[in-house]
This record gives sequence, structure tokens and C-alpha cells, in this order.
Amino acid sequence: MNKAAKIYVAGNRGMVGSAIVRFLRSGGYENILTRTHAELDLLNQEAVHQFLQAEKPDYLFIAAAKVGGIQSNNTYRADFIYQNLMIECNLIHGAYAAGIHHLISLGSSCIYPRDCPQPIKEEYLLSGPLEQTNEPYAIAKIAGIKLCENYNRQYGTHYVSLMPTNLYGPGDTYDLNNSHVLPALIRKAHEAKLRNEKALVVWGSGRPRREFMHVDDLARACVMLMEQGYNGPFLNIGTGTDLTIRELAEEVIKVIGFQGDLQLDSSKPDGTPQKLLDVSKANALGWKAQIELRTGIANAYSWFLEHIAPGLK
Ligand code: GFB
Repeated sequence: MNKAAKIYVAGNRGMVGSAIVRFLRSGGYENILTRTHAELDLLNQEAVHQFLQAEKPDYLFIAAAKVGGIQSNNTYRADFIYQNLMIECNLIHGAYAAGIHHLISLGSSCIYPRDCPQPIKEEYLLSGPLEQTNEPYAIAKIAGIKLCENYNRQYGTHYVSLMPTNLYGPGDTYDLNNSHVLPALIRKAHEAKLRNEKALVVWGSGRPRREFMHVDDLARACVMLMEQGYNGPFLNIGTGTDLTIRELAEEVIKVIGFQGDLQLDSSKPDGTPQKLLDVSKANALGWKAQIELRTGIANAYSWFLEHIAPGLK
């Protein structure tokens, strides 16, 4: 990638898109194109196609998506499948129609069958039934992979898909009903500490295992693979290490300094029992996650204290 190349980051206001923009800027890329939701509605096919035709960026990172935690996925099921399919179709076909050869599209580790062997290899895609709480999102993200693969096969484009594990970091969502587990636990521990509460409520059994990666590690993977001109099959992007939700909650309360207990709420769903990615393919290309979980949680908590805590009652 030439430092003067025109690079469009779709979803630049989100946690992932803003991390990619930060990483590109720190690497000397200055011609970065962004649009707010008000300026460009990614669900509007005509507007997206016109924008791509007019701007003709050299590279495109698709970090725009409707995302959320287990409860949000399970509640807004139609929104998750519809919006994610539309965003992918509009941007990927629009990129092809505008003559854009290079893009990276982001998916999620929830594309894999619920009960597949661990750690999860890329080859396990479509080898069994999906987990029910996030099936609509997963189907849309699988469609994103298949769009890239088939545009490459039919039209010779260089469209790459990456499947990150559960992400966290600056710019995350801290809404207790709709967020992912890590930001939810950060907020709950912070509030429980301030209010001198006896316990922090953890959804589910605390037994599911998850892998957590700081979003800056994903941004580095995206930019490195684009710079390398990687044009192979889709890749898992993760740390290669997981822990139980209970262990995660214990890490969070240590960082935040909450002294109380954990209280499990079994009325909430557990979701997939385990979701640990095999990241040997990405590692073999020279990328490895670097940010250790405790350091990453402390970094996310600093961002929370600066941007979210002041607005909480
Ligand atoms: O992060 P999370 O919402 O989504 O939840 P998934 C992970 C696990 O943490 C589940 C438990 O077992 C939850 O029951 N958990 C405990 C909590 N306390 C909480 C809490 O306060 N809030 C939340 N949200 N969870 C998502 C998918 O699955 O993973 C998305 O739904 C996406 O589509 C994302 O793929 C990466 O890891 O289960």
C-alpha cells in the first residue's frame, strides 16, 4: 500500500473502524476517507454505489456492521441479518462495480458451528449447525465470506475476509442490555465499586469459555495483511488463548478494584460453550496478538473512565 493511497474505512466511528483509522494514521497513511452515518447510509445501495464510483478508493476496509452482545443478537434478530447482509452486499458489489480491487471484510468467530472441535480451524466453516442466539448475525457474516470468495473467483478481485475473535477496547459499547460481556463487566464492576455493592451480577453459568482480543491487535492485522497484498482464503484472527466468563469477571474486578463477590444470573443465556480460534495461519503470515488481557482491560477501563463514566448517573 502506497502511503498516498486513498483508503476508505467503512464504519470509522465504531470500535473496529476507529482502531483501523488510528493505526493507518500512525503508519503515515494520510489519504483516509471516512463518512458518518448521516453522510452515507450503508443500507442505501444507490448512495453507496454512487459514493464508491465518485471516490474510487484504492483500498477498502469494511468495519461497518450491526453488532452487539448475546442478548442484542437474540432480540434484534431481523435487524442483525438484514443490516449486515445489506452493508456487505452494497459495499462488496459496489467496490467491484467501481473497479476497486482490494478490500478486507470483517466477520466474527460466531460463524462456526456451535459444537465444533477446539481450537477452531478455518476448515470447520459450514460443518454443522450454528449457535441459536447469534444465527442471524452468523449467516450474514458467512455470506460476507462467500461474497468475497466468489467475486474473487468470477472477477479476479482481491477481496479478503478476516474472522476476529471477541473484541474489546476504546470505542466499545457500554449499554448493559446490548453490549458484549467485557464492557458490560467493566461497567458493572465500576458501578458496584462506587455504590459499595456486595456483588456483581454475571449472566449465565459463568462456565462458557471465550477468547478476548484488544481491537488494536485486529487493526494491526488488517493493515499488515493489506500491506502484504495477502490474497488467500479467509483467516481467523485471535489470541489463541481463552478463559471462562467467571475467570474473566475475576480479572475485571481485579483491574477495577471491586472487592465484592460474583453472583450468577442463570436466567440469562450462556451461548456457545467455547469459541477459541486456531490462529496458526495468521501467525504463519507474521502477525501475532500482542496485548495481554490484563493490560488491555486496564486500557479499556481508562477509555471508559474518560468517555462513558462521566455520562452515567
Ligand atoms: O459477549 P457476549 O454477549 O456474546 O457474551 P457471545 C459472552 C458470554 O458472557 C455469554 C456471558 O456466556 C454471556 O452469558 N455474560 C456474563 C455476559 N455476563 C454478561 C453481561 O453482563 N453481558 C453480556 N453481554 N454477556 C457474541 C455474538 O456472542 O459474540 C455476536 O452474539 C458476536 O454475534 C460476538 O459474534 C463476538 O460471545 O456469546
